[in-house]
Amino acid sequence: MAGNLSKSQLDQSEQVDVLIIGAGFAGVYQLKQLRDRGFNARIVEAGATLGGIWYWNCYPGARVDTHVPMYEFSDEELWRDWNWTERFPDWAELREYFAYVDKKWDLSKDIQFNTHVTAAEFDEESLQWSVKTDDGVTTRANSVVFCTGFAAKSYIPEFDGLDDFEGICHHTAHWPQQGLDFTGKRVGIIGTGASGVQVAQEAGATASQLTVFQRTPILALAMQQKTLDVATQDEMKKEYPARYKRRNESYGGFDFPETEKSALEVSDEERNATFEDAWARGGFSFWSNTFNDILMDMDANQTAYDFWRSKVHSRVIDPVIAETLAPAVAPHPFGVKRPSLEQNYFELFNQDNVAVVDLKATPLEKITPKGVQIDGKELEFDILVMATGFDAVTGGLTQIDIKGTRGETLKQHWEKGAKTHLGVAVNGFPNMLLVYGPQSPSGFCNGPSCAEIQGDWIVKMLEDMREQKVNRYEATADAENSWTDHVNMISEMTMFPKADSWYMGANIPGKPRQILNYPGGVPLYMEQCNNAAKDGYKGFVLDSVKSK
Ligand code: NA7
Repeated sequence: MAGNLSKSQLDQSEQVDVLIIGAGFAGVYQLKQLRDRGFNARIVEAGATLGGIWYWNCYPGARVDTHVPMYEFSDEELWRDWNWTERFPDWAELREYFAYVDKKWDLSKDIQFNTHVTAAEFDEESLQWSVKTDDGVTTRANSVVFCTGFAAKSYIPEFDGLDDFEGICHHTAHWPQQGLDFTGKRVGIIGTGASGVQVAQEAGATASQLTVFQRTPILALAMQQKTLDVATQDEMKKEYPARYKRRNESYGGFDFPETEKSALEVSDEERNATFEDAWARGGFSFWSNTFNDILMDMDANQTAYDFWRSKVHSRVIDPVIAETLAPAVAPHPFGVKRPSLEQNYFELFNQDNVAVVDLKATPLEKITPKGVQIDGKELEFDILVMATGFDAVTGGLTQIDIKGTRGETLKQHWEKGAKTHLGVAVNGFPNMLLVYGPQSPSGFCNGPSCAEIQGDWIVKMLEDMREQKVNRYEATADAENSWTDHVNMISEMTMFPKADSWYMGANIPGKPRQILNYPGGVPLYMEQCNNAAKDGYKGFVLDSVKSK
């Protein structure tokens, strides 16, 4: 790629102040902010372009579940001249956005693409990290900031016979960059999370036969997609500053207003009207902008589930299929497993070429060379799509051989569960910071909001360390334990632990069950980060050591 660092350039200048891993929203924001403040900062990125998950997740239908203008940077220099074509943009348009940001912020000259970080080790002698990449280069950095996102490690279950499948098989996050045509093909999709729903909607339109293998029904919400023209966006832009301000003040980094009422204190008519209104607004409104106790109280939660279920049943003709997709007994409380947004997902199952297989009733026995065996019967496919998710939040970090001061790897340190101080730092791993890390808002927060809010805090910390001539900073074990207790305590007050979701690490066999995202919302999270900073970075040991 033109403009990016070549291997020989890095060889010559392999000392940096800050090495950033990953060029998604979090990484590029770090690069811009740190460079503006005079840091010598670089990014190493595994993909061939900017965009993080939007580089890897280029499967048909991949699009963001966040409405315009929430899923972009709040810098006016960027949004003033940028317009989207859809309210929920797809992966291709998101890539164009990143290319635009690259041009405006002149980023690529400090990014090495197509390069995986394989290992990182802290050296107490030099007080630097040695970061190894798969091109054989070692870069030394005073600080490393991991911006690897929550979905950097894909997950494929160990299906018996998978290697023997003779057709085409891809995980959604490793989709061929040149694309894949479903036209006239027999397509099987395993998984009904956000990715499964999106790819099913595309495959259903052109495949000769589409079979969706569902283990848990997805509580998918109406997207209410719209095309956007420039005039509309010019008008909308008058409100952008206020909307971006609101994004920093809300639980999940969106611009939704506060919800003030309980679902149980209003009449049935009022509750229904509120639900209908949120449904019509689309997107995550129905998830997070109806009543204040939907995620806290089982009875309130049931009202949302019942409304959702009636919407699905009104759209699916066959009552048996409708019951498979939206059963009378909720598979888990509404909203504590990530809902997906859909456009015509439920109508798909009215088509003759589309079927759903309930894997709870008829488990997947094995993959065969020709397809999938269920209940002793073989279903044949040309293409199998693994929409089976990610070893989320921690997996992208623990797959790298990150070694701290005790010779212990991060993977070993987190063997019984991830623990951090403020979701940004880890005991035994000095001079290492995480954006979207475990126990930070991460998967509970709109990505660009988190990249900026948490990102600003990290940039300020690095500035303060420089100003105070601190060259070694490390979270204490006590701080890590008390943050973990705090996060778990809040989690127990919510219903998140009631679902087997990636939020709880429960989608990966053997992964410790714990809440992986900070469940107290962005404002409470930031209050605590800011208090710690004001208190001289409480919970960190700061040293100005003469390096040996
Ligand atoms: P998700 O949301 O983790 O969905 C993965 C899907 O794969 C989900 O329906 C799983 O069923 C299913 N799955 C996982 N393992 C199996 C096995 N062994 N058998 C059958 N089905 C299985 O991943 P996505 O990629 O869709 O979305 C990830 C995030 O990206 C999403 O939350 C957004 O934030 C964007 P289960 O529900 O576990 O029963």
